[in-house]
Amino acid sequence: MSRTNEQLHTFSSSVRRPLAVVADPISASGIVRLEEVFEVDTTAGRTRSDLIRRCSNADALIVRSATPVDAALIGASRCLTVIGRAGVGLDNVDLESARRAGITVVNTPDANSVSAAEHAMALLLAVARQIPQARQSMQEGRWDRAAFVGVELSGKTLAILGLGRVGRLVAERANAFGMRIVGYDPYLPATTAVPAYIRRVASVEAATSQADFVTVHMPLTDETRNLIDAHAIANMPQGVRIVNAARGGIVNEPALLAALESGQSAGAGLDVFVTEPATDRRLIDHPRVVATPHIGASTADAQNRAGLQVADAVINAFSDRLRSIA
Ligand code: 9EZ
Repeated sequence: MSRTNEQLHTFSSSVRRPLAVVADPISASGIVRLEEVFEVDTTAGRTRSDLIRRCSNADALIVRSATPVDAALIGASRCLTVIGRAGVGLDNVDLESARRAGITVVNTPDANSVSAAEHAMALLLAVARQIPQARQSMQEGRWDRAAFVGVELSGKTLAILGLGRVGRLVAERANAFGMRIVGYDPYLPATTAVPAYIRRVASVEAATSQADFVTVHMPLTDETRNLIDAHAIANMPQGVRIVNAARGGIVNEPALLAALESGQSAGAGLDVFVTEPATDRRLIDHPRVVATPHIGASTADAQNRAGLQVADAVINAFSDRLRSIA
């Protein structure tokens, strides 16, 4: 047993077992891991008042994306030292309130990366060959081979905007498909080595001006909102195919719709939307759009990994806090 667990065990048995409230479903493997250290309450979160009551004496709180961890919940939690979010981003956690309360916030930034990259590849292929549209036409009784003449990925240029973990996994996979890859990321230092099959360029425009396909892989920030707008799409070659499996709003929805209508864009693959659940039907119903309901991270593998990683991160953060008060 690790030194950390011995310390925690001593603490738990001599005083009380610390309490972890798990407010959203995480993998069973993650619960088992948490139970090595905590008494785990997985029954909370059915109602807001019940959650607040159960969190009042919790040492750790674990959520996915469903539970808003806001100022009221944090304020009512008198023992909380760690908040764990199973997944990427912390959109549902009030970080400022957590900081003021001295709570450590952890997440699992790389648990979903392979699933996200594979979903981007799935959308690239689905858009290139119109697989969902062809499937629908067959289900409606047709055998319309002429309507579904696609394009190959091999030999085509893929612009990857954002060369973080997911962008680089997409590059690796697209390279295996024989694509020519142009990458842009202003946050990746120029001195950071990337594989030779990625040709790094210095602007969005330089990456997309020759692109047959464009895929975005970055967080949504004030800078990346509407990164792909009417101007950016107008600077792409006619017939460009665009994939967004990252965050809704990086690709401007009215601009994409207009580009699809005009033929400037030959197709789009979208897993994310400005408003989710998506309400605006115009993109979803467009014949050249392949839309999925934000399922990029929705694999058994990614969910298992996120559950295990959030448990590990919470245990590590909690043991650090114990050490700091010892
Ligand atoms: C912005 C980005 C990538 C990017 C990457 C990251 C916050 N952020 N923004 C514009 N990590 C490509 C184009």
